[in-house]
Amino acid sequence: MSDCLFCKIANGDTPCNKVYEDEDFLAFHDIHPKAPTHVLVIPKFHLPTLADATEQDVALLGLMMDRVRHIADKELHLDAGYRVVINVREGGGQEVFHIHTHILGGKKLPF
Ligand code: IU
Repeated sequence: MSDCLFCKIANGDTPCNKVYEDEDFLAFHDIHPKAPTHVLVIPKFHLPTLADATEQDVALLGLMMDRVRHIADKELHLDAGYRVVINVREGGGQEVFHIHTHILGGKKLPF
């Protein structure tokens, strides 16, 4: 989508502090980190929210979790553990309407 910020980041039109990239996913540091390590994992495919996903998106969602695991382990070295968050729509605190997974870590996180 041409007016979607994360699509622009995914296609390289808008810069980011990149952590990982492959054919289908990109990960970059959040500009307003809420933990010592705060990385966003986005699919290059535009899906606005988890609530918009259909059965056709099941593989994409599974792959995104696999990339989250890989990035947390191999790129971020969050061996002590980390938190994975997906905010869904305004009520869930979502601000950017291109599905993304937050990886938060680097300290013991409070509940
Ligand atoms: P949310 O789940 O939609 O609330 O998360 C959006 C995140 O995107 C939020 O943590 C912002 O700090 C972050 N972000 C960013 O990293 N770069 C940007 O240009 C913008 C938001 I706008």
